[in-house]
Amino acid sequence: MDAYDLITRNAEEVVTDEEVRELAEDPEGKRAYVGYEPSGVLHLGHLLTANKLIDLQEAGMEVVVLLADVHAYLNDKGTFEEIRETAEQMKAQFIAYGLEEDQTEFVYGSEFQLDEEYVLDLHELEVSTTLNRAQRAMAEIQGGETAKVSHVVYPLMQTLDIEYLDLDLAVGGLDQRKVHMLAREELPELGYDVRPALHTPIVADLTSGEGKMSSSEGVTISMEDSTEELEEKVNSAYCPPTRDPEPDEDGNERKNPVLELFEYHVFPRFEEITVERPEKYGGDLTYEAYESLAEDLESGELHPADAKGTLATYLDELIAPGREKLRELRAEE
Ligand code: IYR
Repeated sequence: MDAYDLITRNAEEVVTDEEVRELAEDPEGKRAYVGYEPSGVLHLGHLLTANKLIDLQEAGMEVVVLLADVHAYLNDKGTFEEIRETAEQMKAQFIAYGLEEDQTEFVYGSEFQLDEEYVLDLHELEVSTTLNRAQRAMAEIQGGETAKVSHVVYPLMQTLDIEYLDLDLAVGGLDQRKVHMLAREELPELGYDVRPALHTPIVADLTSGEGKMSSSEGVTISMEDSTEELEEKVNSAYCPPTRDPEPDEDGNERKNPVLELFEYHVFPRFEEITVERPEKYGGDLTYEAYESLAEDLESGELHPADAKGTLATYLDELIAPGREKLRELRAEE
């Protein structure tokens, strides 16, 4: 796979394609980042962007993980001490998941976001950005709630992070796109360069195939799940034998979350996938690419129950080291 294909595989969008193509011409040593509000337990949402970071490392890029403690504080996620503690646990789980410790720069937001220069730049952005504009940028991250002052400072800081961490590429889920668009508008106001952004897709809700998978509502899979819990969740997932399910009776769009998890979580991390089946049901199937598995599900060659069983096995393998790490951390407490 060439660098451009590796950098953009499974990306929902890149802004702009031209800028990312230029980056892909010489990715060696270029810097990309994802920022995460610290959370004690990683779930599939975190792992989707982590997979992208692993791709970028493979393409020769340097990877920065921002443990966004100040952002979490602005978002009312706890006391500063609590947030720092969960950030440490988060870092340990990322490493267990496969982000090489010596190839990944883990940075706390508070290491640079409280510096005078940063704070003065922040105030300058506060002057040049309308409340309305900042609020719109935040809409996807703080859905619906009555905005606090902190919620409009938040995207302005995320904008500055791109400059202060000296980045060449900002990565995030599609829910970060409005903030990244704000950053593209506002960074030049301070005389800083615009940087490209890459957004990963949002996986549909596991049980309905509608909307988005979320850790706060509905079902997600996390580093905390036991093998049995994980199997149970995957086995009760929505999995019609198609990539394009019909909308439900109310016209809500539906996706096939089982296929999405294969595409975004399993295939990027394994060379080959084996579906184990008894001889009387046709014996084992092996796949090197997502497309062929999706085709077999659609043709009926691969039964949804076998797809789910296989998905659970591979997801379990992916989260097992992080689950073990969490157990160790909790035993120390
Ligand atoms: N807004 C992110 C957290 C975050 C991301 C980046 I990229 C930053 O520079 C700072 C914070 C979230 O929703 O988790």
